[in-house]
Amino acid sequence: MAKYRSIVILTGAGISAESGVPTFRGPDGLWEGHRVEDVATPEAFARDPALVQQFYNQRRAGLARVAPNPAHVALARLDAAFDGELLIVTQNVDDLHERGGARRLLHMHGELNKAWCLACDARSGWTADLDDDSRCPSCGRAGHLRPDIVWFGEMPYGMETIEAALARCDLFVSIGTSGNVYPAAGFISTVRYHGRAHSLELNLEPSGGTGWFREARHGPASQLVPAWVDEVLD
Ligand code: BV8
Repeated sequence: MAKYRSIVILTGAGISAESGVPTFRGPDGLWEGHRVEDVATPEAFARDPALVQQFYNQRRAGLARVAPNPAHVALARLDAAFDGELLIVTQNVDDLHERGGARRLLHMHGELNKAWCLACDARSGWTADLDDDSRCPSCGRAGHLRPDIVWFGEMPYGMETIEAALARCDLFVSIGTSGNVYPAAGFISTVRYHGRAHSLELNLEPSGGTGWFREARHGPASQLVPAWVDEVLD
């Protein structure tokens, strides 16, 4: 592998699949369990807050039953050893990258383990269930906390940081994402627009955008990602 100075990695649900976290479009996909319009939009939350809170309470509680897999651990090894610029942008709302040891990490779609107070706008760590009685750790008011998750129709977090990193990088790697949801699915186009970076897709099967990548390897992340990290660090 050529020497790289600046790497951006995008991860999706596929990197957590082997940890037992359901993906969105697989046979056991979460969206299968619920229509996305029913649970992952501000309108759904306004219409039926209890259903939406329950959907996220179930997933937040599920984090205690899963653990990072070799793909998460390999990215943390890269993070610790790579002396160039690195940004891991994850679409995932689970905490497996952090628990695997990653540090240079950005959750563009928010996190299950955070709550957002609509009364005082504070974001707080939150690992318990959220409901109408939940009290904001900052302002103390109850009944104003929502999951700190970016829903459809809402602006993802960190877009300026991400766009700047995509413009500077000389390697863009997409891991475990189907390339269905924007703006994340458009990152490869941004990288190609700047015309400098090598691009690599590591996915179980070809994604919707696989043709945009200069290189693609298909198989389970727990095998592909550690092997790729070895190549970069050698
Ligand atoms: C915005 C948090 C504007 C919630 C999520 C029409 C056309 C284009 C775009 C749109 C459109 N209509 C609407 C839009 C915009 C919309 C969008 O893209 N919709 C899609 C459905 C068409 N996007 C938005 O609304 C975004 N916001 O546009 O804001 C704006 C502008 C100004 C001001 C304000 C607002 C916000 C989108 C964020 C939504 N929130 N997550 C939650 O988690 O509950 S999205 C959620 O779904 C995930 O975060 C992720 O992004 C996406 C799921 O995708 P993947 O991660 O790729 O998962 P998936 O299951 O699809 O695929 C898994 C892959 O892994 C597969 O390829 C599989 O092969 C692979 N795999 C499986 N196992 C393994 C594996 N790979 C390796 N190893 C394995 N073992």
